[in-house]
Amino acid sequence: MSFAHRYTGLIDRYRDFLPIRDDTRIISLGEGNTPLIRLHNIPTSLNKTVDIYVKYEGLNPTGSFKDRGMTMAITKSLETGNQAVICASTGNTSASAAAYAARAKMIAFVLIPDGKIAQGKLAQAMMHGAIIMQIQGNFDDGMRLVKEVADHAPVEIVNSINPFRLQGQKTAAFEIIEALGRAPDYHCLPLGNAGNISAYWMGYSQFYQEGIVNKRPKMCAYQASGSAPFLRGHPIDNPETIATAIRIGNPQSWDKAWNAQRESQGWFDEFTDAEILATQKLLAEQEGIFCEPASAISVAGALRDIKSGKIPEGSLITCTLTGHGLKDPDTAIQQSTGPVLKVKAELSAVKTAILENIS
Ligand code: AN7
Repeated sequence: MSFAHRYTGLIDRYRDFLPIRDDTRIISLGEGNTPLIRLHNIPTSLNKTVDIYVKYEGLNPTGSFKDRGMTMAITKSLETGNQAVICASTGNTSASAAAYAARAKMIAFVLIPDGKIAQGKLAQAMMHGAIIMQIQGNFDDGMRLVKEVADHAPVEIVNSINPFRLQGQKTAAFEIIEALGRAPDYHCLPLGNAGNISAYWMGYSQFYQEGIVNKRPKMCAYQASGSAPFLRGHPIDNPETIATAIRIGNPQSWDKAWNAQRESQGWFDEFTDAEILATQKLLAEQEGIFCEPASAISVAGALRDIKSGKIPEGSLITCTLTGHGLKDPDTAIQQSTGPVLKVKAELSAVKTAILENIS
């Protein structure tokens, strides 16, 4: 009997639920199968009986949830015979596209807003050999250009308007249902270009329609106040936020996201940059979980809505932590107040420093 078991990525795992042929060559880096971690210290301090789990998508191969969609998009693009893909990105999509294109020996063109993407993401796109165009504009400008140029050049778009992206991303909902043995009552996540909320709703709905679960969660999605078109009710021109991943004013999956909110009877809300950073730090300090700023907004939302009673006691809540904290070391270091002590390289100095910091 063989005890060997190698996880080979989400397309293999969820083949029956994905538009994939048996003989398709799969481009995978082992994405998916990310941990669903139960929060301990934060709920205890809330004094409310709630179960909060975080889906730690930062543990995907390139450090964000984008890999779920990208394994599908690149697999299907290669199958069609394409040589090159293109995306606009606030950073994570470009990192993921670059990596999966490298694996498929395809060319990735990425349009990123000049100076407005986190260093880790830029490093990834560069290392994987993407052809990087830093545009003097924001994500929305890049997205418009990508859609225009795809009509004039032999490149396939791998942004989430590519339908295979959402197919891959819906598997996160499958994994959550399998981990819990049920659907959560509330699912909280960040809202940017709105692909992910649409994908989760697809995934939850598919398992619901298959009769695997008998309910679906309310979808609760949160935006940064300076980049909150869903809260304003219309696209906005100059989105701003320190959470550069969700610095998006003209979301592409606008209708799908509203549909998920309406059908699930969930809601949208917004947070200031200061609140986002405070929650990022809270997760790191209280739970040992380091996510990027945009990701923390899901937990900020859950906590506020639990405190207000909008999410009632007894609820089971899942939050997607969309990207790893290491993506954006600059923001992390800038907001850290923690002590970095300057200590002489001597036993007595190190001992003194320890004793002064143990209460
Ligand atoms: C960490 O990489 O749009 O609402 O170009 O990187 O599905 O757009 C990133 C989005 C949340 C928002 N959290 O998800 C891109 C890009 C992180 C992200 C979102 C993004 P969507």
